[in-house]
Amino acid sequence: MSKTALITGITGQDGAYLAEYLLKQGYIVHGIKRRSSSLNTERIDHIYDDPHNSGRRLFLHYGDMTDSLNITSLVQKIQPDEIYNLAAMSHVKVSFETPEYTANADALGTLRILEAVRMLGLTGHTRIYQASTSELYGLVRQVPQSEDTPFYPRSPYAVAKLYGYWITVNYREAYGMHASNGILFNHESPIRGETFVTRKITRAVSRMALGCDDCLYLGNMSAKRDWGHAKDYVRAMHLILSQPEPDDYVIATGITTSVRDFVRMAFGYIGAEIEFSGEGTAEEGRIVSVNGELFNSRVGTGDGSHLKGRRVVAVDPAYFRPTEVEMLVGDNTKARTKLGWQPQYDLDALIADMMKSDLKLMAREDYLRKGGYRTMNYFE
Ligand code: NAP
Ligand code: G4F
Repeated sequence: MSKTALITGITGQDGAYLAEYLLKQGYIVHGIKRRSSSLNTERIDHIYDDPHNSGRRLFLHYGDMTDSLNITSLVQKIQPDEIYNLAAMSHVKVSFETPEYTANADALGTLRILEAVRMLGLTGHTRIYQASTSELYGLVRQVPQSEDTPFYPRSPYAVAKLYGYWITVNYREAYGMHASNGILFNHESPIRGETFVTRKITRAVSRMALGCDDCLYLGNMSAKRDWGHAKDYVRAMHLILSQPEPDDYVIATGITTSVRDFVRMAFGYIGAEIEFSGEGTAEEGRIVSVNGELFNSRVGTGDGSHLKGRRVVAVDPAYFRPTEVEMLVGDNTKARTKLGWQPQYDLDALIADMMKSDLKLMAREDYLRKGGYRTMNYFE
């Protein structure tokens, strides 16, 4: 008998990779997507099953984390073996602008899932994965951060996720539910949302490589993150729910890198060397040399000489956050020893994957016409 999984947030980065992974493992996958005025299923279109086909294994349902009736009736109808609660307003900066909505979707949304399982008497049947986050550590109390490090959230998003974390622990302890937290550090990919810093950078570097003479504006380039590949991280989610006992796990690479160095590495992928000068809001990055041969082999055209001497990065304080998380780095010992998990991608391989994909995307003529380029600096 195939297992049945319900994924909230199936249209997001992790939801898409997880759905693909679980289908490959033989699961029947149900996903909750929000109604939107334009199609929002681009990340899962390649695994979409036409409702007219027989033997379907992927089912999509309309729903919203802010709607308890909808969540409860879907859980009742699907009776899943596993629920992966990935849906969230997941942008830290935007959470300062929409704090109430963020709390509703991210904190109460988690409660709605747990309560649905409890009320429907599925406590002994349905296992729950909660998408917790390294943002919980915020103003870090320890380096590196492990499952025992105290939390100090620094944004409405992180505070909402703190509730999600503890309500998951509480339902596990109170009702004996198989409910676990994955405390995942930043994970990225070619399908990462365009408003997160890594994707913003790989998109911009790709555009500039292809001749667009714009400048990339960023916020705090000194911030450091422990970046992994989303494909590795969805494997960890499945491993967490496959354990006989529920528990909480840090999923991280153990290596931290600044935003500035991520920019350096993304330009490095196309053979361009960037030098930073200036302090604070006056900081900027200029291309000082380009390896023409490497540029041509990676970009597929030209020698990159158009980039030489150009200012390609500057600071816009609009991207600063009212309270910042300066540095995150995870201790993945528990995941390695108890789950047997380890990442297959390092940061070089992650950046190569993202750059290859964005160079291809940006080279599409129709992308230019759609304004993909003009919106490069619009995002948060
Ligand atoms: P993402 O790409 O932003 O995807 C979020 C998903 O949630 C999307 O499918 C989105 O739908 C859906 N969603 C948002 N609000 C909703 C609502 N009110 N009702 C129903 N669905 C809603 O995020 P991600 O990077 O895949 O992350 C997945 C989860 O892990 C999130 O909970 C995030 O907070 C958490 N997390 C992420 C990271 C990371 O580095 N990626 C690290 C730690 C934890 P639309 O497509 O319609 O917007
Ligand atoms: O890419 P970010 O927006 O990711 P952030 O804030 O770390 O949050 C992501 O990871 C969390 C896990 O720790 C998830 F829970 C969360 O859902 C999300 O997926 O920003 C990373 C860093 C920050 O310090 C930010 O201030 O990059 C800095 N940054 C500098 N310039 C920028 C920019 N971030 C964005 N988004 N845009 C900029 O222009």
